[in-house]
Amino acid sequence: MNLTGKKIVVIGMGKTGIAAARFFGKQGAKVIVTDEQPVDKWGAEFEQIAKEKWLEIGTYNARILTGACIVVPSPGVPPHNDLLVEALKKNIPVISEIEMAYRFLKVPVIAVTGTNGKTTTTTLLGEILQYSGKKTFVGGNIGNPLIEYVEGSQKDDFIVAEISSFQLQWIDKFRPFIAVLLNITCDHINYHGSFAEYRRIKTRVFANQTKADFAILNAADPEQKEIDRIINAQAIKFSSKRVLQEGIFIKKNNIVFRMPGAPGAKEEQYPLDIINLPGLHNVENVMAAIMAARFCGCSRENIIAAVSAFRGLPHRIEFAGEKNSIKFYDDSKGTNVGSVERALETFDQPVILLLGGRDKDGDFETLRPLLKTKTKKVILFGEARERIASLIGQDTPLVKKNKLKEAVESAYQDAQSDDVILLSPGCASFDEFANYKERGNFFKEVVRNL
Ligand code: UMA
Repeated sequence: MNLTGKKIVVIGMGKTGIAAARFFGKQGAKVIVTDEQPVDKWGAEFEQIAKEKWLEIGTYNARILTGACIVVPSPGVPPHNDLLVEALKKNIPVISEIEMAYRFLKVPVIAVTGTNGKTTTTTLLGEILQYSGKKTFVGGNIGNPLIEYVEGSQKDDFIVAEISSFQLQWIDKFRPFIAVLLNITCDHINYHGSFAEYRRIKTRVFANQTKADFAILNAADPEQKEIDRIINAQAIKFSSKRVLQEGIFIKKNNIVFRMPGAPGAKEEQYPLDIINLPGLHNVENVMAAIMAARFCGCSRENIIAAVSAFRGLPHRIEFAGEKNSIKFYDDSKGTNVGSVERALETFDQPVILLLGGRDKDGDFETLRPLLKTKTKKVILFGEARERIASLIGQDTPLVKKNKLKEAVESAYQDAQSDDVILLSPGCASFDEFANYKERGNFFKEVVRNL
């Protein structure tokens, strides 16, 4: 793709927008950047490109589109954004950063998407590949835009990319040689408009794959038949619930991988106790990573060693301390209802659940059965507390608090020995914090100070 002399408009000057603008500038494009926020609020790295000759700062309105060949929105810019709607009206191609990066990539990509478990699976797979002696870049939604990678020497054997639905919104040719779809539950409705649309966009990860590629899927997905219809790649499934003819599943104390092929094809076993992460959802993440790693040529022995060494990531059902035999867990990354369900399923003890933050139009009513069986109390906090209260019903006692700190203190007052206090908010953090990490760290600090 030749960008020399082309006028490219980049919307959003966060991590992605800045990296994309820098890359396009180096490729000889004329780059016009804009953001709904004033310049002093843009990412710190903007300083590095602010004085480049190829860069122009544009106003955040449709005039900026005059003469543009391509518009590249940051992932956080929703499809209903006025500038994007206007660009499409003018027939200007809107292309996502991962698509632009893909056009310049020389290294095979493994894409990991899904509502929950993306970061854990991406990180684990990266570690397995590296442990197996394969040079690997781990990036994408996890924090390092792929466009940054294509600026470098591209000497790796593989790229493992965490891919969000936002990034898949504007792809065209993006074709991972392995695509993993871990699960799809309700999330980001305020961005995509509906669950059906969110689902459609997620499955675009498979859209450009061919028979030479692999699609790794969750056999429990209720819309599996629908997905099967759109897949061209060799599809292989994982299941934490039932035995599969082909694919990976649990049998007694092992994960069994029945390789694709004729009946009686090769079978491999991986002991379940090599997994040091809580919950069945993490077994699924590990199963997906094992299959992807095998397709990349990693040995069973190296996979077992790398999985055994993996201790998980912060803010994902992370043990956050114990006081008077009450255990605290930080699941601040749990920003949708599906992740709250997964976190609750992990515990056998009575749970006091801290739920709330900024609402993403989550379908909290679906939590009702689990709240009834798993929680002894729900403490609602933050902006979303009233809406959640109206959706989860009265089966479990609930309390409403304004801020997270009051919620933690109230939970601790009510807790008894052997209870679990779980922060699994099911909401974004932005009403009180800069991001989920800040929220999780704050939670841990409050716990330390109790
Ligand atoms: N902006 C606009 N107009 C809008 C929306 C945003 O101008 O309509 C501007 C903001 O003012 C801001 C900039 O865009 O200056 C921010 O862009 P962004 O929200 O796309 O954020 P980036 O810093 O580019 O980070 C993005 C991902 N963020 C989102 O998808 C919201 C990061 O994922 C990702 O790590 C990074 O690219 C590198 O690939 C974060 C995330 O929350 C972790 N992802 C969501 C999730 O995991 O649920 C999808």
